[in-house]
Amino acid sequence: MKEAATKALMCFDTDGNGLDQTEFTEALQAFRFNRDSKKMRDTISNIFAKCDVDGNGRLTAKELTAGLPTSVLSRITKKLEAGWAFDPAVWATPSKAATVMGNSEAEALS
Ligand SMILES: [Ca+2]
Repeated sequence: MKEAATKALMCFDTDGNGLDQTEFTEALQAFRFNRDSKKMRDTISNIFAKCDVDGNGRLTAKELTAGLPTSVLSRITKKLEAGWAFDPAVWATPSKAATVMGNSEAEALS
């Protein structure tokens, strides 16, 4: 089930270069980890730092698989077993997509 949980988290890597901390936070929010408290944000930061073993600010599937705490894994696994599925319409981030797509699109149109 580790692979399934990792795969679900990697769905949030919307720009395809590894999960950065914003995407990681969004991913965990989708699994209802965030109660919008400072403590929870600190926890997410700590997990991120722990997983990011090469310290490049992005998590690969491999880093996630190796570094995710069991408590997080089991929570995600339970959600997946209950039918949670990644829905781009809900979880995609238009603002980020616009940042990534903006320049090339503008060039294509001009
Ligand atoms: Ca990394």
